[in-house]
Amino acid sequence: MSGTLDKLKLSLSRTKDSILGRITRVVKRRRIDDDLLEEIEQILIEADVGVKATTRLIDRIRETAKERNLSEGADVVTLLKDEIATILIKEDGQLFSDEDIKPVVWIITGVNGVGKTTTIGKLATQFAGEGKKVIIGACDTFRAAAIDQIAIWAERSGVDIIRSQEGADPAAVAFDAASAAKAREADILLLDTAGRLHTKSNLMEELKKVRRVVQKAAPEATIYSKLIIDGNTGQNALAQTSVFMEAIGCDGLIITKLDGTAKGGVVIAVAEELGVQVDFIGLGEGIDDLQRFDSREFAEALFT
Ligand SMILES: Nc1nc2c(ncn2[C@@H]2O[C@H](COP(=O)(O)OP(=O)(O)OP(=O)(O)O)[C@@H](O)[C@H]2O)c(=O)[nH]1
Ligand SMILES: [Mg+2]
Repeated sequence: MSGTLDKLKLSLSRTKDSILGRITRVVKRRRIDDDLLEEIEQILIEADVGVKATTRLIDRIRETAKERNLSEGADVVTLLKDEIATILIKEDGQLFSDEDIKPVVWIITGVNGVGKTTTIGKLATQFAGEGKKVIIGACDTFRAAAIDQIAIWAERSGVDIIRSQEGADPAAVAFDAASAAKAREADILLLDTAGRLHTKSNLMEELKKVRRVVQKAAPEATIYSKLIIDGNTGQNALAQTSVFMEAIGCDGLIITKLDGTAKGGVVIAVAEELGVQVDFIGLGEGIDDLQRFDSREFAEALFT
């Protein structure tokens, strides 16, 4: 077994217990009937699998049990695994496309404290390790000490940083960073932005401005908006994604803090309800605790 799968299994063990663990215990010595299906439904909802995916799972279990004449509660577990895999396993999206024009810019967004800055540190390390020339733009000029925090990550990952003073216009920093990335022929520019509530429209406008000035400074550059969501947020993550998508688009999600949480079922909800690819998952606070999302491995880690 690969080390990454081992680590994923360990990180997801509480989520696994909150879904299959609980269900396995509930179905013991039971028959498949409406009462049992209702209890399973409740467990799935509590595990943040989401209403839509839960309804689909319960409907499919009911239909398949009938078709195949299954009556033992324990059969439900097998059916559930198959159906969750069907929802979860997709052709995983690409991070970069052949049509990308450098510097590729990732605007990293998300609500407060989800792990944007930490994730940028991890991404910078991975990309630099692949031989890419990475630049970080410190566009969170709002939160006290945010610039120092991202500067430490830049140093750790050995990449350049473009920064200004606390209180400066984040769009001005984005402009300088994009100009520098272009002039220095960087492969990728990672822009750290301030945490913002998706319900605050002026803050969402500010993000649009960041995007516009990047386009101005580096007109050819390919720009991606990447949204960070916290794996502990549950169903609110879906609402956050919709709002950010509408404001500046969302070309990919990074779901953080899946280590230790029992709420990793949100990844199933995301797969069922949002047409957005998951690029990475965060599995800890360390520099190496970021994995490319692999839907097959994720399903395997949940089930075995
Ligand atoms: N366990 C765990 N902690 C994480 C992960 N990613 C980030 N964190 C922690 O979450 C906290 C917030 O991380 P930040 O990177 O500062 O989050 P942010 O989104 O930049 O926060 P703001 O800029 O204030 O909005 C820190 O304590 C991180 O160490 C993860 O994948 N797992
Ligand atoms: Mg931050």
